[in-house]
Amino acid sequence: MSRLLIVSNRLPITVNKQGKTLSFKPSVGGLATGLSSLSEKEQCQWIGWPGIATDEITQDDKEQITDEIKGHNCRPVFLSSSNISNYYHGFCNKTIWPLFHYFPLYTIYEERHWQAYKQVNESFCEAVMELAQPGDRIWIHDYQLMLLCDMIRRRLYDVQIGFFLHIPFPSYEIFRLLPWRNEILTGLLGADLIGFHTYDYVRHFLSSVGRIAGIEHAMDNLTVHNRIVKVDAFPIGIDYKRYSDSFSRADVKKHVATIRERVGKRKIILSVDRLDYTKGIIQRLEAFDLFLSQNPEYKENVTMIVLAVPSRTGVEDYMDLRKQLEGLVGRINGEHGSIGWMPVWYLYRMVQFERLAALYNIADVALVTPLRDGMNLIAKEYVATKKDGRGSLILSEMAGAASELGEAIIINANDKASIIRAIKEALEMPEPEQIERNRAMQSRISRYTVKRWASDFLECLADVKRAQDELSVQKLTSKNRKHLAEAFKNSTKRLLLLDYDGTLIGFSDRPEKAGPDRKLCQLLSSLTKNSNNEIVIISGRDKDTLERWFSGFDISLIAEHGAWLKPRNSRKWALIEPLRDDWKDNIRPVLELYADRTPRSFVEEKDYCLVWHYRRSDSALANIRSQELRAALMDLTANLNIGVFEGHKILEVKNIGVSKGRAAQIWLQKDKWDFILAAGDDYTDDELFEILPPEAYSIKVGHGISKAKFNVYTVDEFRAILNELTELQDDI
Ligand code: ADQ
Repeated sequence: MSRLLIVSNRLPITVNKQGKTLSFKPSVGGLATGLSSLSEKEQCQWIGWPGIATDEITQDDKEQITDEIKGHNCRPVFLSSSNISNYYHGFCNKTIWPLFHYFPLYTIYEERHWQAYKQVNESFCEAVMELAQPGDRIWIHDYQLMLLCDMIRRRLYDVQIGFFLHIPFPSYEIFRLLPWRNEILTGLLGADLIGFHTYDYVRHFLSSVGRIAGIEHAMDNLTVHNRIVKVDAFPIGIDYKRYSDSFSRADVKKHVATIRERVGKRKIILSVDRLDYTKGIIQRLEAFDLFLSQNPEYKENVTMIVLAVPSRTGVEDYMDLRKQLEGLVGRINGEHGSIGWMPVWYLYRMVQFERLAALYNIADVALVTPLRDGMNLIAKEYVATKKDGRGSLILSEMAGAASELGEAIIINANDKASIIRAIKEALEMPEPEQIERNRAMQSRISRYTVKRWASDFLECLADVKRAQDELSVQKLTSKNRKHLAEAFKNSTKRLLLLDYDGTLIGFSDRPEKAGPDRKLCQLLSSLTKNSNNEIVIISGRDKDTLERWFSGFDISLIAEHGAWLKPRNSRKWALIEPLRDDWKDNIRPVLELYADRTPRSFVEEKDYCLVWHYRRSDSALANIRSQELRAALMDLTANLNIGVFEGHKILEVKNIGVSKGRAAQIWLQKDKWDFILAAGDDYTDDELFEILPPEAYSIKVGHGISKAKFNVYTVDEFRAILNELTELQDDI
């Protein structure tokens, strides 16, 4: 098994310095636990920031930290306090965090922060480079390191890179607000596998990639610079056993008893979060306030425990939030409380596991109402802790966890009335119903634990590698290229059947202007000047266009995918067989209707073919329209001798029986060729590849499986091969 390098902003070990002494504390977050199970099985190294600024430590401290954490398979990336302020507090927490959680008004766009973000990602890249070797797997975590995948890929191609985003990926309309959206996407697309918590985030990401980077996906796979990049959902789980077993732990029982003694018989509503504006803590408390006003019978009978972990304490928005929260708690207690009953118990601190587990155990209701949350582990931890099945979970539909915890009482966190109703419903829910709902959720989250999440992600990364390898099997290697060149050199009767668009020339936004450029003209002249070569351009273009572009060359032409033929020594075009075109009058209006309804699409008319082009249209709309049009045309053409074919951003209606393969047969039978090369880029060329004799060379230009023997990935690569051949023929 290859080595695994895990890269995250923070290491699973945090360093502190008091006076002159350094102390090392393990981080107990879910990620550290989940991934520690992997490090037991595999050779695993963790790269990240140890949690202390370089300005606070000496050179000796740095060395001590590096040595000490090396024993735990960790490597430090040291950050200065200015980096921490501009990169972490700045770009990460004032730009990406609010924007990706749909708080554009909290988002600031500061060039200085962006520069620091790039620079820190570079520092992480350096640290990875010191460790990484070809063949390693590198798993990068979260929004602090979104540029890293591409940075590594540029320096070390032969590694597998996985990226997981722990926060939501916003919809395109939000993401496009980011001035550095292109750079962020390029950074992420350096990965082989990009994981999100939910399928909604996957969709949002794919739509941004399509609209901003112009890369379309097929079944959630993207093709980026010759690589398949897989995008998928992996909902993170928890260390289930740790929470479900907590029920019987003596230390947890002790805390439960203490809390029970203090709260008495009152029902307990629990609210636990990092103190963050995305978690909806204020809205939750306002709803509780209204709940008490509207349901006075609950006064003195219910206590809400609000546990908030200090978070990003240096950022103003977080300081303001704390003030606001504390003011609100004071007001609710002052307004509703009485001697002996405080409606809200507020704790602002991190607590040990046994205390947290005790709170989960004792709480009758967990009120988890984030305005946005990538996943939300509190909801899962609460449900896991309920070994006897009692307790109600109220969960915001805006948390990723809502897609797995459908048996919770699901609310809209902006709708206070729905939270108030949910609190009442939760407090009054009959026990059998609580148990039934919790059991269903428990069986789900006990299976998909954090360990399973991590191993699933890595298995998927291995699958992507296999798929990449399978595709590269067809890639024309330098060895095959040499064979091809030798076969060409040693032959005297050569047939070259060449598709045009996408093979000899790249796709353009203005196909009507895509005639051969100067270099292509030179290439074709060189090939045709050798009388041993027969060059056939075999295209879907109409005959007039081909005539206009190629009449000056000694080249044979096949137009309209094989409907029209013009051998090089002939002056006239001929039909391959008598064809009918009367069907066009019925079909044309349908295509025109779709062109009108789909901006920037148009209809092209050839003699025996109608084509609807949608390359320049909005891809999401055009994809839907093309499905609709296809279905409509299928009905209309059912009893005619014509077919509907899908190409690269086109839908084509043409006579059945006309194919590039059939037309090429005529040339194959013309002579005893001792070298045959066919090249093309889409499905119409497969019809050509499949009729070739076994010794022929066939090349698909682009990615994906085809009937060709080999793939080259770009037009330039294919032209380079042809250029190489012309040099060989000059030697003859
Ligand atoms: P967070 O925003 O930090 O994580 P969350 O998923 O709720 O949010 O995780 C919080 C963790 O902190 C939980 O494991 C919880 O037990 C712990 N915790 C909370 N309050 C605590 C307290 N007072 N004392 C001790 N521990 C406390 C980000 C994303 C989430 C995503 C996670 C994991 O924002 O949406 O679920 O990553 O991918």
